[in-house]
Amino acid sequence: MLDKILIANRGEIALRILRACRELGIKTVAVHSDADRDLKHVRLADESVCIGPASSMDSYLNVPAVISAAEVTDSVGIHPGYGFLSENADFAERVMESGFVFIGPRPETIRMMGDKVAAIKAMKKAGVPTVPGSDGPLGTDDETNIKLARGIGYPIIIKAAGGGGGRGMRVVHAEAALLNSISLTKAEAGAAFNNDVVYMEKFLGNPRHIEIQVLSDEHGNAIHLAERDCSMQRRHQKVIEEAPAPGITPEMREKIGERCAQACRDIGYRGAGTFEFLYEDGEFYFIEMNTRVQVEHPVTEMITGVDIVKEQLRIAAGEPLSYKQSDIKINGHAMECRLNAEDPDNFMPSPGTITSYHAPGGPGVRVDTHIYNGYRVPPFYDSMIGKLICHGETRDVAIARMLGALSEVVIEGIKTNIPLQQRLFRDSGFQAGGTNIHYLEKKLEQEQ
Ligand code: MV4
Repeated sequence: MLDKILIANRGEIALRILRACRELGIKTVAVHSDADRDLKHVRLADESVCIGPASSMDSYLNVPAVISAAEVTDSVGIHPGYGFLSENADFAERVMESGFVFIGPRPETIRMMGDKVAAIKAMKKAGVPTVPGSDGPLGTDDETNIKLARGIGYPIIIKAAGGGGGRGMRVVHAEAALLNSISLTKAEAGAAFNNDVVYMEKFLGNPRHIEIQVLSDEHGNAIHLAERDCSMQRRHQKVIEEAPAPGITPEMREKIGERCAQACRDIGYRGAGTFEFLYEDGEFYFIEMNTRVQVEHPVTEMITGVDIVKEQLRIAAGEPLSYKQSDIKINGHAMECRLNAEDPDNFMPSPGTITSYHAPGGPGVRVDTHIYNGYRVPPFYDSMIGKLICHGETRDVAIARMLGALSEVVIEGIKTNIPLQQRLFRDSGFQAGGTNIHYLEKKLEQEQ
């Protein structure tokens, strides 16, 4: 096993990685910005290094600073967590060239998945169902593009190859707007991603966002850990995630899950990964792949019993997966509720000192957070301060436990989205299950 790893992240995920290392007997190095000296995982780590000022650009995104910290501490590997440098292929390459283990896929894989056109092409070739579309970059010939869109049928969506996560896309409802929309999306993509390649897909009007978790080792083994439903979102920020997804049968799960696992074997994928799908009228359509551990990984852990971060570390150490597909059984249902330091009425960030914190508890309740009494939420980073994860033998039990946990938790001194989360877990549409990606934004509009 790896002797010592550097955790190139902050907040709850840094603490989550530290706990996995502790279980595996791996020593830990925390790196932090000037604003993050008091983070919980910094206190718990075997060593810590300040890598720069508060601004992420100068600290958590500062590649030479992170690599130097690994060098001075004799770290063996680097875990990037999520966000920051986690899906930066150049970083992964620099980590390897400097002689460290990157805890994630090979740089070429990260680069391929960062290019959405290349990712879709590879996955389609591997037998993963994709959205009907251009199957490649759009060229400059107007007539060809008009014919392509007619063939797909309106509405269509133009997406930037360098985009993803909701950035760089434009819906086109009729031919009259097509050519202008292509030009605009191309220009914006060139400016935003330094890559003006765009592609076309059929626009799905009311899909759900369902994603498949995979694990793949360096010995040709790949398994799937079922799916998560992440449809409850606002402005591409997930608010609630759950596993399994309501209405997905064991047969559907086995079919799509095995397609994803086989795609991992085909491309020699290494590590944990997430296949993102749109799901509409009983069909899955691949849109993107994430090559990092995700915020919502705990719901999968709760229903499968697999520790995804420990598996990431084992895979990075060159060990085979601890599980075969037949070992994976779904047990009950899990919900994750993101807790954000924000005004529940207008979603504005609400940094400041937490004057009082009491964690919820009880059967099936998991709390992934770095906050404590007196912790100061800095204004420089993402507003997520933790996650409540509730498991139960059924979806209804998981929801009941979440409502209990939300009523128990006390966070004073800052505003949080707890009131919004309580409204959502009490919402009859959400309780029924299977709501689509537009549900939350529509509900918030109606509440206005
Ligand atoms: C789509 C789509 C409808 N049709 N693609 C947004 C984020 C990026 N990952 C892909 N996205 C979408 N792609 C086709 N062909 C609708 C979305 C979309 C969305 C997807 C997942 C979760 C939330 C979303 C919110 C708005 C739009």
